[in-house]
Amino acid sequence: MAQQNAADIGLIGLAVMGQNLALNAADHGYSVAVFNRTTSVTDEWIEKIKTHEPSASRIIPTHDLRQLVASLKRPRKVIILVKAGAAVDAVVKQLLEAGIEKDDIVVDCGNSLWTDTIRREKEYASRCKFFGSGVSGGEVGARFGASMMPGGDPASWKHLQSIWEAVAAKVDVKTGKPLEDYAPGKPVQGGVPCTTYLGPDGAGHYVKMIHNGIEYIDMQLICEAYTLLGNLLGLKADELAKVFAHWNEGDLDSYLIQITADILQQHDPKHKNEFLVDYVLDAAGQKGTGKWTGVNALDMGIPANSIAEAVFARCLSALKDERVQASKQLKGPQTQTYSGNRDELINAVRQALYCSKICAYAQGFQLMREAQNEYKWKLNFAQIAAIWRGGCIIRARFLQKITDAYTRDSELVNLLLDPYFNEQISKGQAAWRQVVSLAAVNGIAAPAFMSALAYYDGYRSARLPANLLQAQRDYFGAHTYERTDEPRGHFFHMDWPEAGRPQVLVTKPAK
Ligand code: 2AM
Repeated sequence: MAQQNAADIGLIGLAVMGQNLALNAADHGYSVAVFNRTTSVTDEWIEKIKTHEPSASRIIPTHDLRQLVASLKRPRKVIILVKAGAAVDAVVKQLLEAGIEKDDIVVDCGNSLWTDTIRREKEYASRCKFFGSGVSGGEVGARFGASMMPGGDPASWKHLQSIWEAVAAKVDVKTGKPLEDYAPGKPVQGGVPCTTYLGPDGAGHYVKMIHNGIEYIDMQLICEAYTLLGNLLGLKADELAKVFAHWNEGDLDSYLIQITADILQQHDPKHKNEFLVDYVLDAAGQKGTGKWTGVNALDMGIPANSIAEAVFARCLSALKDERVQASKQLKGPQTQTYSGNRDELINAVRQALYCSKICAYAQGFQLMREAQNEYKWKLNFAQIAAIWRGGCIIRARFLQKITDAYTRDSELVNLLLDPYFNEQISKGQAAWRQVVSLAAVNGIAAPAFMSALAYYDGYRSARLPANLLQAQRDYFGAHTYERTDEPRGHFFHMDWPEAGRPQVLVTKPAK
């Protein structure tokens, strides 16, 4: 039986993330009262961890929410880790019925849509402090240190901060590299925690969504490098594994490149002399956070085209049966094995990947810049990049460069304009263009490499063909145009059907 007012934290939802986060907190000395809707899940898990988890004694199982609420110290702090959407509201309402009070803090650590978090904070304000926190890092991150992205009432953050800093991943103070020497019951000591207060209401969940959008494009870029090298050089999975392992020693050093190298060298359990990756069906799934990022980019009118492209690439892959049919009817060029130097092409693809990655992150940070205006947040971009250095799926050496860029200039308009990133693209762009050309000439789909290049070339163009576009809009819809030789804000319309096509000044900005 749970003791009254004794537990430090409550945690609801014992799927894998919930179980691991509870053990993580317990490893740091917190007592955690847990609850799951299906109570057998709780009992079986408690039975399982009893024997081999050193901190199991600090996990307190409860079988109803009243019991859970009564067991907590005040102000009560309850983490919810249930399926995003209606389940979150259902659980909050049950918690309110079970005795949660006005000063108690209910933290949604799921992958919730940030606008839901904004709405929930308001909706429950008179009855509890509803708080949102993104968590990235998958099972291992939740267990041994995740990137934690909290947003909500700043006074509530004061009560959560030490817990969040404890369960967060840690990076080395000097190098920014993740400290990953951990084991059950033996969390990493010292280091900088990968968490920081991001802002009010939905800021945490928004930043988490952008993290996931970037994760989509990071993964897609790696997949395109894999397919280009595989097709143009005829490299087998184990040879590609070596390429990625080598890349992981340089600027591309990251969790995703590291796991790619590991995946590629994995033999298939059924066909011992072949590779697992060659038997994995090429139809991608998705859970929605990448899509939300794309939708948000469209809603705000921000060109995050590569992030959206990565979502569409998954959608296209999912049309497996249709593609198989189409492959029999739609012709393209025969892929030619690359006749030049193998190592030079590998290096060119590496540079194309790095340049595209810079553009993708530029888009993600541009989205956050716009969102902070829309939602009146004050996001600290140097810190956001810093808390992604460890724990989360996109953790990478590269993020230190982003922290450095925003430390040099917190008002930086676009990452591409930072001297370091500008120089990297200057160095890599000839190779990037070569790789994109090879993809086009050989009929290899490389949508992320291509859209990132189009973003770069569009962003650096003082003049785009939107002059013609505005004239077209004016022609069929009288949508007006501004002129290059008149002040901005003066809108003209040409009466296209009229003989002589007179031009009139339609509106001027108010003085
Ligand atoms: P369950 O084990 O009872 O299904 C991930 O789905 C987690 O969210 C699981 O712990 C699941 O509990 C929980 N969950 C999903 N929907 C829920 C709901 N409406 N109320 C409470 N918990 C829910």
